Amino acid sequence: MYNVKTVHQLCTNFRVKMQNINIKVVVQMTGINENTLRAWERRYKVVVPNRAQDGRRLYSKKDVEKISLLWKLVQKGYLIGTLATMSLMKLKKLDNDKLNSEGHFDVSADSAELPVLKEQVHLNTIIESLKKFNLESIQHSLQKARFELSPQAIITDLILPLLREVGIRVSDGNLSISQEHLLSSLLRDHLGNLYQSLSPYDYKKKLNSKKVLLTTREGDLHEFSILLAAILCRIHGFETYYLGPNMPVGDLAQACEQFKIDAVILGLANLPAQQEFISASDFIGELDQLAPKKIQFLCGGAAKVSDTAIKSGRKFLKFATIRDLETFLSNKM
Ligand code: B12
Repeated sequence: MYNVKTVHQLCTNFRVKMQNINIKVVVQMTGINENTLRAWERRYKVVVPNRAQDGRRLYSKKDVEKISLLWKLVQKGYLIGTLATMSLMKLKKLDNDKLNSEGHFDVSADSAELPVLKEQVHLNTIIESLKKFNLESIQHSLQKARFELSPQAIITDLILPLLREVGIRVSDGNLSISQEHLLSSLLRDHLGNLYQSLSPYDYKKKLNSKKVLLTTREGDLHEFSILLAAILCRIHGFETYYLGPNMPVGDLAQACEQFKIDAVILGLANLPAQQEFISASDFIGELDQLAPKKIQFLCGGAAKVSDTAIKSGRKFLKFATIRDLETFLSNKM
């Protein structure tokens, strides 16, 4: 594998232009294998190469630099799921860090300056422990993370990459369904505790009058998105009504009225049709008919919602990421 600093030199050596480098050359320059690179692009969009007229991928020098760094860091023990969203600068910083004698990143030396390493260590430990069904070690890591990291960092830098990584490993057959369920159940408890510990009364000064209810549609058991969103709502001083997942639409509309809710946050996972109790569009459409008109709908998740689902003209926003929702919440909606 080549040093990133030498990418410029390599372009010269390989007699390629700094733009429009083809995939075979990228493979030679960085040492990555072609299938892995394609998978990373598909799953994580680590780079989005230009395309030649015949559809061939054409990489820029910057792409090659990023790929080279990612490949190097993955070989050092980092998980691609965590690295994928990092800037080039952050990747370079990580590249300069050292492994300790046990092959783990040394977080003690420079912990204040390198908080990102802590999340990485916890993430690696949790995945490794899950492989061995070592529940105690997972619990320990989660508890330690709670002391070391802010709730926001726990969400964005530990839990989200962890769930992504677990999902990929389950679909690749590297983790079993029982391991996925096991981890889900532990995470559910930890995040539930974290949510409860953020009592709105601790945030009295920040508390604004907006009331937010969180749930998923009937039949959808994916609750992490709304649990994470509920934690963020509390951090930003909203009064939260966390109903958990799997809500029938009629009862949800009733709860909105009863608690005088200002906004509903809905997680809309993309379920296979045969597993769906009701489609996301139908659910939103029915809720639109039943819920008081002043209530905003704030949604996220991979399920498609038809543009015509909302007929009342109410405010309906769909967020691509939890982080986007947080930005919205931090502006007090
Ligand atoms: C944990 C999990 C489960 C757990 C849920 C436990 C629980 N208490 O929540 C269990 C084991 C129960 C489960 C069951 C199933 N699951 Co599942 N599950 C997952 C997993 C690993 C994580 C999902 C998650 O919570 N992520 C956390 C959220 C926040 O992150 P995210 O999904 O990446 O969402 C991003 C954006 O979409 C957005 N976002 C998403 N939701 C929201 C909501 C809001 C409000 C906002 C603002 C943003 C937002 O923000 C995130 C980025 O910041 C994913 C795999 C994966 N890689 O995602 C599969 C996955 C979601 N499951 C899947 C499937 C198919 C199922 C099952 C049908 C499996 C089966 N054959 O039985 C069942 C369905 C059960 C049901 N009826 O709901 C598929 C969905 C496939 C698809 N069409 O996209 C996935 C993607 C796995 C896969 N690759 O096949 N699952």
